[in-house]
Amino acid sequence: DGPTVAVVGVTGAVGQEFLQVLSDRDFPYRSIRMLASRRSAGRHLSFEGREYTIEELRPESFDGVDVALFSAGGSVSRELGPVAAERGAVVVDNSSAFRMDPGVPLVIPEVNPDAMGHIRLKGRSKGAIIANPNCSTIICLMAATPLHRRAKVVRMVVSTYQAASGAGAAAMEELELQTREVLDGKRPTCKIFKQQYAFNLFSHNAPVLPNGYNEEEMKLVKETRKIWNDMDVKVTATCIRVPVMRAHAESVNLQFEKPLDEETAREILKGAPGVVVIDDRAANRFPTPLEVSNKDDVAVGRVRQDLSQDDNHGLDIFVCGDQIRKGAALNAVQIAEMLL
Ligand code: 2RA
Repeated sequence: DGPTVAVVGVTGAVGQEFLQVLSDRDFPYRSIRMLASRRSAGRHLSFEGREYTIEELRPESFDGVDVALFSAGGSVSRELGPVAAERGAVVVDNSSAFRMDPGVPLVIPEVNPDAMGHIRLKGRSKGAIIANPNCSTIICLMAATPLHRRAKVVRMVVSTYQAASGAGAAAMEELELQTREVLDGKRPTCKIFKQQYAFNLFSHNAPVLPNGYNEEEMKLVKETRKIWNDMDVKVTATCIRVPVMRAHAESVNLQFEKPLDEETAREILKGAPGVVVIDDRAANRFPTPLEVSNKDDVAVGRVRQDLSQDDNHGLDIFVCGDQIRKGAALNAVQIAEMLL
């Protein structure tokens, strides 16, 4: 008698990962509705030994739904997220549509579970919307928060090296295609990013704002403040798209209110949920995107005292995490588990 789950955007990279994670974690669903655009409606897919027909996403799709996992873009979430909630579903939205709404919890279960408040499935009188943070925010804060809780971060500087998957399955396909074309001496096909991606890197493709930051960077700034419930913490970020398939890497510099030495920091991180420490200086072995791909945990290494700060008030760390999994689908399913 588990929940009825709707997967919105089921044919996308994150939609497919929703299913994978629901299965991996034996999520106790009673039934699943596979929802996508008209273009995909009618297609069949099998999941956990059952055959499903993908249905076209409509308001009625949410009648009787308990949990609706959305990853079909911001416009679909803006249009149908509230409709699903009005029809009684608890929406876990992977888009940026509602993340900064004051009334919408923005949740990383290992980081700020209390933000969920009392939203639960059982006995609920109405639906709700819960927002999944942006992938680069989730990956960064999985490592930075345990340290923040101990020594209070006053300033965080993040440089991200973001994978193709963040731009969707088509971007992953184009990266592979371009790599082959370049190696074959052919002109690379540039449909997604309008510039060569293979053997290259570039400032994140999100729109650039009047302050010179792009939207991806401002998400890190704003979401960190909301998740930490700290409007004073100073955050700046530079987000770069790199030719890596599905895991983000992030260099994070932290300045603390109280001193925090690197050994203590390493111990804190070793005990942090959802984090593994890969920090072998002798072997020069540190986190890599390939090593964290398709895995749940975020890996952290290069933990070192920031030598530009006095008295151990600063640390530099390097974090890698799977963008589709912990950066999106896993985090959303973990939120859904908290509703049970
Ligand atoms: C990106 N964070 O990596 C975005 C995806 N939501 O482009």
